[in-house]
Order: sequence, then structure tokens, then C-alpha cells
Amino acid sequence: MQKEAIYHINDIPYLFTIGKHEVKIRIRAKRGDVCHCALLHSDRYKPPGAGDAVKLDLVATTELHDYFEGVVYSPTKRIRYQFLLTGFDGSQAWCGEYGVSDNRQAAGYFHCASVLAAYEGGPPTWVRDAVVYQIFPERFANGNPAIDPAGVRSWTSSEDPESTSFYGGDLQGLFEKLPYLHDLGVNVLYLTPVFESPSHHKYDTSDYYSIDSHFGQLEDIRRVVDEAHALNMKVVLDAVFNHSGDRFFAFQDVVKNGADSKYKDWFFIDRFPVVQSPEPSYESFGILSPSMPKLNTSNPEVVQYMLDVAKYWIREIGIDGWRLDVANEIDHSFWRRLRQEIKGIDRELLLVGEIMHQSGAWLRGDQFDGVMNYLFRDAVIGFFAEQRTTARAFAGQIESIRMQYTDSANSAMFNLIGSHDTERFLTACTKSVWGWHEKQEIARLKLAAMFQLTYTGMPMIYYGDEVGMTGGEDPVCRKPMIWDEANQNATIHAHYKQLIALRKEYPALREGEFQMWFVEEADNTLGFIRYLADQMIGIVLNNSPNERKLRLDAPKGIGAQKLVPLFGSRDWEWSNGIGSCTLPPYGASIVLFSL
Ligand code: ARE
Repeated sequence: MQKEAIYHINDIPYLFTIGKHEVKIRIRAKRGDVCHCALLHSDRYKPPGAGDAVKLDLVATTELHDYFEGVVYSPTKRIRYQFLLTGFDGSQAWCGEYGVSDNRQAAGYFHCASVLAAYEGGPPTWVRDAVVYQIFPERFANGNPAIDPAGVRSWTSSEDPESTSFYGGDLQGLFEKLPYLHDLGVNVLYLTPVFESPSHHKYDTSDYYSIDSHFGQLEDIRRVVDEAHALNMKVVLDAVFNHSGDRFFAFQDVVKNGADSKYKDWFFIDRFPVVQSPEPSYESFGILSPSMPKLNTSNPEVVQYMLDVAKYWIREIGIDGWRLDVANEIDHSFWRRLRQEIKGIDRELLLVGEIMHQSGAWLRGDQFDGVMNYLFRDAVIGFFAEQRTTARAFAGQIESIRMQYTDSANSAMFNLIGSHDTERFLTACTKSVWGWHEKQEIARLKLAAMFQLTYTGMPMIYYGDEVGMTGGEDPVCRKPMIWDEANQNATIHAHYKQLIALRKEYPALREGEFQMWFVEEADNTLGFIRYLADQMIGIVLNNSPNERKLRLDAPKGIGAQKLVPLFGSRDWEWSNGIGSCTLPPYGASIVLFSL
């Protein structure tokens, strides 16, 4: 057994509470090294050696590691514990706070002193049922041409959008399309910013308290939220607290009054007077965005102002949560305050951070419920769209992402395959190692969507992906939504609709545990299961351009006698826990096991 690979700390994500008395404990070992893993635990005031043993299950395998997990019930809410690992080579090792050792005393014990304290941070209960749809309001639907900005382009123009283009999308348009979204089956709408701002994307806020006049007025957003609620849909808005727009009153005051402005400490001004060119004399978002002066979120006045904004829209129109822009460039204390205030209003309000990278530091239950899961997207793009990762590597990436976080955080991720900041999935397919074949790309999008819609967390659909829209990176990924049915891809739409319905019908797909079933490197096929105590669903997929015949054993520990195909390929033979099925190129199948 390779002792160097064994790792555990008494902290997230290796230890976290999942109930008032339950703690989930995780340990990592070298892949394929450990055949049995036991956790010995007791109340930490009992003498060492007393207590119970729990067998930990192998729950995830990454490229290099295996992860074992188990749940400890602690009536006293304080635990002393130690691991005993047995290797396939027959060796044994103890693991505790002094390290990994052949000797039990030398390994020591881990302590978990307070189970309840960490439990307060759970996400809203509704995340497990959520299917999110991202709307970029300027490009979704134009319902009121009277409020269009000057010089809008034709909605159906064949030109690619530029960063200065406008098309006239607005809230009335969105309101009129709510039946379309309801029919598709999505139940959470995430809108990129809607507040007053001069740009098409509105990430440079001029006024945090008003709706952009080209989108509508307070009454329009209220109508959208009310009608969405009537249709059982939640609405999440986008808050930009990292920076304001340069027309924001406080920044304008600094421009006008320089060092005498009472708002000068709301920003990071390098020198006065404030100028934007040749180089801005203040910090701003990114590298070339002088119209986005960075806000000083350590300044108590700024903190109070933005907290008031966040609460205002919840109270005024009843939104269901916030997506928080550039979340990793704002200090943690700001987010902790925000969480306390927002969850103080209602624990069912959702907070999702926009962080494109590892996000564990924000997902400890004290800041965000989840993040926009770009690591998920990276893995999905590499495997399904670009076809440059193998099934084994993909499975490893997906497992590694999940093992970085707690169960709560995993359940509250926006799992996306594209957004307003990335090229669209279908366009990413054109970079595939197989070259360009339109039919294959559509098949790959369908396969990726199937994975996304059967995985843990909240699937998030970027508007238009469901009708086959294409587009390269920002700003081309922001073309106006295709509404002419003749130009929509009906089979993709039907595919999304059917999968969303399936997810709604089978609780195991929404809240079941996830476990890999098999990974066939040579064939580029893989399977996984989603299961609850009384329901188990198997998903098998073929991410290759060739037909594949699979021969399968029932998932580990399951003596499934029968299975019922629910979706995709129905070509199954199954008896006594052994089966076979044929998957067409880029084909898949979802089955229900009778337990
Ligand atoms: C505009 C133009 C772009 C141009 C850019 C150059 O449209 O074509 O490339 O300017 O400065 C908003 C608008 C953008 C606009 C931008 C600046 O939507 O259209 O771009 O403002 O004016 C990082 C951040 C992440 C951020 C992305 C864009 O970490 O938070 O960059 N995402 C949010 C929003 C954006 C929004 C802003 C922030 C600003 O979702 O829509 O942009 O409010 C790697 C890095 C990431 C990096 C990513 C993209 O993955 O690791 O950290 O994300 O690249 O650059």
C-alpha cells in the first residue's frame, strides 16, 4: 500500500455534516491500492479503543486516487476517529492526526469537536429539483420595440453580434416566452443583469435600484417574477458587486470632486484627477475595462450599500436568489455578511457565486450554496465536444470535481456546458479531433446534455442550446434567440424536453447518489448509476463515432433481475444480473432497475 497517497483532514471536504447528528467522512488512497477501509469512532470523551467501526465504501475513482466515504452517527455530536486501511497486498495501515503508520498509537486519532456548528450552511431545499435556464435578456426576446435602444439590429440578422450591438431584447419579451420555458420544463430562470447600464450585457451597473430602461420598468420585472412563480419557476438575478459602472453616482462624484469626494474610498483610486485614458487612474475589472471601476468591498459604506441592494430586490419583487459576479475577487468577509443577511430573510434563497475555478474556499457553508461549475464544463467539453479526453480521464475529472466539495455544495452547482462567457457547445464541437460533421456534433450535444441532465447538481441550460444555436466566444455566443421554428432544431428541443421530464419523473435522477458503473477506455463508453434506497437508474453512453456492443455486469452490490429501458437505446438483453446492449454512435440508454 502506498502510504504517501493516503490523505484525510478533519475538515471540508474530507469531513462535513449532513444532518444534525450525521457526519460524512472521506479518505483518499492510491487508486486500486486499498481493498478495505474501516473507520473506528467513538465519543471523544470515551477511552481510546472503545467505540464502533464503520466500513467505508469506495465512492469515487480519479486518474490517481480512490476515495472512500462513510457516515458516522454521533448522538453527542463529537467524535474521535481513526482509519484502518487494508491493501490488496495484504498490508495494513492506521491513519490519524499524527499520520499514517503500521502502529495504531503512532497514527493517533482525529477529532471532530462540533457536528452541529457546520450544519447551518445547507442550500435551499428546492435545488435538488431544479433545472436552470440562463437568459441573456438583451438577446432573448423583444416584446416591446418602443423601448429599443437606438440603432438596433434586425433580430434575425445573419451578422455575428459585436460587443457594441443591440437587438432590443426586453422583459416584456421574456414575459411572453414564459409559456415556452414552462413547456420545456425548466423551473429556475437565471437572468444576467437587468439593472440600468449603458452596455448590452449590463455588467457595468449605473443604477442598482432601477431596471434598465431598454428592458422595461419595475412593473415589468415584477410581472416576470410573479408569472414565473405562478408557473412554479424560480427567478435568480445577477448582482455585480465587484465593480460598478462608470456612470454609477458614487463614481461620478469621484470624477467630479476628485480627492474631495466623500465616495473616494468606495473605489481604488491611484491618483487624482480621475481619468480613463490613456490609462485609467483607478483599479477596474479585468485588464481593459475602465468602464468598470472596482469597488472597495472592505469599506463599510460600500458593504452596507450593496447589502441593501441585495435585500431590496428580494423584498421588492420576491426574487429567489442571486448569482454573484466575479465572486472570487471580493473578500470572504463580504460574502459571509451577505449570506447572513440573505439567509436571515429566508433560508430558501439561493446564492451562487461566479467562480470559474476551484471554489472550495467559498463553499464551506458560510458563503455560497454553489458556484457556476465551469470545471464541470471543462470536463464535458474535453470529452464530448472536442473528443480529446478518454472515458477514463473524463470519469476521473468528474469524480475529482465532486470530491472537492461537500454534498451540499455539489447539490447546488449550476452545472453548465456553455454560457454567455464561453463559446457554445455546438461550436466547441467543431474543434473535435474527428473534424467537422454536423450530424455528429448534434449527436454529441445530445449526449452531453444527457449526461448533464442525469448528473448531480442543477443542470443549467444556456438559452438557445436547446434549439441548436451556435456561436464562438463572447460576443458571438450571444446571438439573438432563434424563435422561428423553421430554424430551430426540433430534435434537439425534443431531446431536452424529454430528458427534463425524465429527471422530474424519477427522484433518483435528481437527488440520488452518483456512482460510476463501468468505464471502457478502449471503446470510449461509460456507465453510471443514480440511486435512492428504493430506486436505481443506470445510464450508459457511447462517446464514439462507432456502434458499440456492451456486455455488462449489474452494478456492484446489486442483484438486479430486470431492467426497463426509459430512454435512448432499448436494445437490451438482461438476465440474472448480466446483460448486453447495443449503442449507436454517440448513443446512450437510460434504464430503471427493478430492485
Ligand atoms: C468585453 C468584450 C470581450 C472582450 C473583453 C475585454 O465583450 O469580447 O474580450 O471586454 O476586456 C462583462 C461582459 C463582457 C465584457 C466584460 C468586460 O459580459 O462581454 O467583455 O464585462 O467589459 C474572468 C472572471 C469572470 C468574468 C470573466 C469574463 O473571473 O468573473 O472573466 N465573468 C463575469 C461575467 C461576464 C462579465 C464580467 C464578469 C464583468 O460573467 O459576463 O463580463 O462583470 C479564464 C480565467 C477566468 C476568466 C476567463 C474569461 O478562464 O481563468 O478567470 O474569467 O478566462 O476571461
